[in-house]
Parts: sequence; structure tokens; C-alpha cells
Amino acid sequence: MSEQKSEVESPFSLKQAFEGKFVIGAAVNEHHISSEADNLLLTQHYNTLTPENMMKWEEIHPTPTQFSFARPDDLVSFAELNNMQVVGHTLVWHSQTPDWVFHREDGSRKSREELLLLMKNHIDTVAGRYKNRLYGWDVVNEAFNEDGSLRQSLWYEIIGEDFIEKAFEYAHEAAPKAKLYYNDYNLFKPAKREGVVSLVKRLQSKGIKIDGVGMQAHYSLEHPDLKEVEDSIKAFSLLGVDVMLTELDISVLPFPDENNMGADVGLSIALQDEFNPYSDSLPSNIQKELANRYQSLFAIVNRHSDKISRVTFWGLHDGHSWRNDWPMPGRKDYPLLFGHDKGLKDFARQLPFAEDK
Ligand code: 9MR
Repeated sequence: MSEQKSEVESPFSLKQAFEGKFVIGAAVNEHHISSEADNLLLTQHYNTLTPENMMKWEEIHPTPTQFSFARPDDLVSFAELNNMQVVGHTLVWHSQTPDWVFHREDGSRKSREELLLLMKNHIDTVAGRYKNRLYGWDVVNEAFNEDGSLRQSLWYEIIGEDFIEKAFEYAHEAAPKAKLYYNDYNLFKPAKREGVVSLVKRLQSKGIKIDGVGMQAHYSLEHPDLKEVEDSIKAFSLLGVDVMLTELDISVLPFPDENNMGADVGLSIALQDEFNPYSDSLPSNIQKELANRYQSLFAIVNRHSDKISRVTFWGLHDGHSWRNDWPMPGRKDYPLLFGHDKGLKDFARQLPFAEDK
């Protein structure tokens, strides 16, 4: 499944293979930053990093008066030392946000004004701290429902639909040079795509800076139809903003709930063996399917590399992927380019790196 090539020859490097087209990255946690072996993989293959969890509100701002900057600082320093971009993830999200953000001590809901002030302080403090060091921010994450309407999150319910505009305005004030992105899953779906297209147009018509749309890209062998992915890349690009695949992984496992594909972190289903068929190893025919799927996706990405500024994998190697635990904790999945043994999978060396191959 994987091989280590002699370091005597020029070693294969993903970032070199895609050089001049788009930057390529991985989502990382503190253990990658402290592991020498992982450091080597990261610096050899990637030129952009996204913190998988450590900049989420509950981690970086766990209580009203406490900010936890030690781990994010280490990540940003590591990236700077190695000439890598960092994209912050994420300032405003309905998930992984502590309850005190939305409720007063007596349990009642905060007012619009209170929540806006808190949002501004959070963004000022977090985005402001890294203002000339982070390349960009996922300013707002997952604000849409599958039908293209706005999710009834507490941000939406308390502030109203302009919470998104406010977040982008505050982020621009706090970090004027940072690229500002909207990020979501299932953006290949036409209705959800249209919701985001309308959002970008609304922000643009009001003169609010938005630089790009991140398509998360949590895919599987069967889903989605890549034609829809391509249609969304084109649609977002027509708005004049960057398009990125921001959380790419391709699950090989059967999906236990066909109605809830995507990346809703709230979904959790008890482990059943029939849904964990490759707990020992991945059969060669499935490896081939995974290789073909990645080939097809990167053929599209290459064809549109003039529109795509970044491709980021959601994790470094299979052992650490969130896919092993979502939506069914305890499975063994194989969604990334580096396997459970941390080796680069053979097919990754033969992705279509050149135009229209
Ligand atoms: O991969 C992340 C996992 O380790 C966390 O437990 C989870 C909840 O914070 O978030 C995962 O990352 C999510 C990302 O932040 C937003 N899009 C969906 C990702 C996968 O759930």
C-alpha cells in the first residue's frame, strides 16, 4: 500500500508536484507539531496548514476570561519556520462553541447586542493576535442547511441573519491583510450552492470583504457526483472569489445513514461490525477504487486550477482521521493520501498533476 523511496533520488513531494497551480495542505493537531516524523512529512509535502481543532472557540477561548494560545502559537511558529501558510479555523461556528457564549449565568439568552459585542471581542483578540501571521481565516463555518436556507443556530436566532456580515466585518477590522473565507460541507448540492452564491453576492453588494469559498470535500467512493463538484467550483469562481477544497478526505466505508451524509459533527451511531468491513486491512480492489476516485477528483481540480487556490486534506494520515470515528466511532477508514503506517500511498505519486491528463 505504501512505500518509502530512497532519499538518494530526489524525493517525491506533493507541494512540488502542484507547484504553480495551488497550495496544498493538511489539517493538523498539536501531536503533529511535536512529532519529528510528522514534521518531516508536513515540510516535505505541504505548504499550508489548518489547525484541526485548536483555534475553535471552545479550545482557544474556553471561558469568558481565558484564552489558550500556547498550542496555536506553536503551530504558527512551526509554519513560519518552514515557509508554510496557516489558515485559521474557525471564528464563528454553531458547534464547539461554549454555552456561556450564548447564555447568561441565569440561563437566559443573551441579547443581540451582547452577543455581537462578544463576537467582536473574540475576533479582535484571536484574529488580531495573528494579524500579520495567518494567511487567512475560515470566518464563518457551516451556516447553511442542505436546502440553502440559513441554519437555525444560536448565532442566527440571537443576532439575526446579519451575523455573517458582522463576522466578516469584524474579521477584516482585526486582520486587514488576512483572506476571509466562508467554509461549509456539501457545497456540491445545487440548493446549498445557491444559498452560498447569494450570500457572497450580498456581502459583495454591501462592500464587505469576502475572498473565498471553502468547499469542505468530505467525500466517499460513491458520493457525490463529481460533476456537481465541478459545477460548484465554476459557480463560486464566477463570483470572482477564490475556490478551495478545504477538508478533503474520501471514505471507503459504507455510510450508515444515507440521509445524513456530509459532516454534521452532531451525528453519532453505535458501532456495528457490518459497517466496519476493513478493520484489518484494505482489500486491493477497494484500494484501486480509492485511487480511481482520487484520480477523477484531481483531474477536475487540475482542469480548474486557475480557479482553485488551495487543496487541504482533513488530516495527515489515516490513523488520525476523524473519519475513523464519524458518524460511527471505532471504525477503520482509509481516507487520506498517507496510510495507517504513515507511508504515502502509491497512487498519490500518480495523481494527475499536469493539465487535462
Ligand atoms: O476533525 C475534527 C474533529 O477532530 C473534531 O472532533 C470535530 C469537532 O470539533 O471537528 C472535526 O472537524 C470538522 C471541522 O472543524 C468542520 N467541518 C467538519 C469537520 C469534520 O467533522
